[in-house]
Amino acid sequence: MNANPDLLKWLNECLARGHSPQTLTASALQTGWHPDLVRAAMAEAVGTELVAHRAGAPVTTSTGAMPGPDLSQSPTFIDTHDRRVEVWTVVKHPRVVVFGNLLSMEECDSLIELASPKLVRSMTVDNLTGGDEVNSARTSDGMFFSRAEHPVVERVERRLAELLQWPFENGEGLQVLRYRHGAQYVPHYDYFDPAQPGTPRILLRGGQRVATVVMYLRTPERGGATIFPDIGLEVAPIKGSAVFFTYDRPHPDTKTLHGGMPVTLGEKYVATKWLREREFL
Ligand code: PD2
Ligand code: ZN
Repeated sequence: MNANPDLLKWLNECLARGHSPQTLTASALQTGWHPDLVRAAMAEAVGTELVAHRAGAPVTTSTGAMPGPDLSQSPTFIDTHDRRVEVWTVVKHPRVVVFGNLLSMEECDSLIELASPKLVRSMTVDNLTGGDEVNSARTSDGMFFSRAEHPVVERVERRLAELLQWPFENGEGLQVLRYRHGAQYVPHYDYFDPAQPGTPRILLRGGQRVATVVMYLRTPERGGATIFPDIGLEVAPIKGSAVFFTYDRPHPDTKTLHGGMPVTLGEKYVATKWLREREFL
């Protein structure tokens, strides 16, 4: 069925303003549009704007480079403009770096304090529509800051941009997650799956994700490690430290499958920063 041009125009305008596909589908149905027409228009609006990266094809960054610290002289620390960051562990394939002293204790506490009133049950991307959905694979509570939403948020983001040699503008807003007793994040990839119909829409805002930084804001007494099952790596969630990893293509070959083990005693808080190929709008 062909998409109705009026409905399609309205959908595209609303999507460009940031409304979710689910909300728009509900509104269109409520206004009396036939479900088949809504489906056809949504498929066209969401599916044809951009061709998703093929699985396995490397993403193309503007310089061909990937984010990452300068490890050329095997440094034990890296000085950024406002902090000496320690290099604790380096893995080459996939590129994984564990940093110590990335955040001060005060920065960790401030991020938790600023985020706490806004924490809600975490959502993950609905692969079908590109919208958000509650997911049993992720039992944490979360929230997003917008970029530079608060001076502490901006300070951390500027430090990351310098340390990882990647533009501040290419970072998504910081996400803070709280894991209470038993909460976990089952292993997953952070890139957007090219095979999913919702992916082209997501890629409009800055292209693929190419790297992740998980910063630990509170140390649980037991559990809560970040694991990389393909390489047998387990990173302890120590307050102020962080794990950084990159993926140059949206494919399991990157061996970047990773998850958050259940917290078995205490609480774990993290702040996650995802880096995109281009400016994240
Ligand atoms: O909190 C973690 O350890 C964790 C594990 C896997 C966080 C994420 N993924 C994430 O935020 O993507
Ligand atoms: Zn993840």
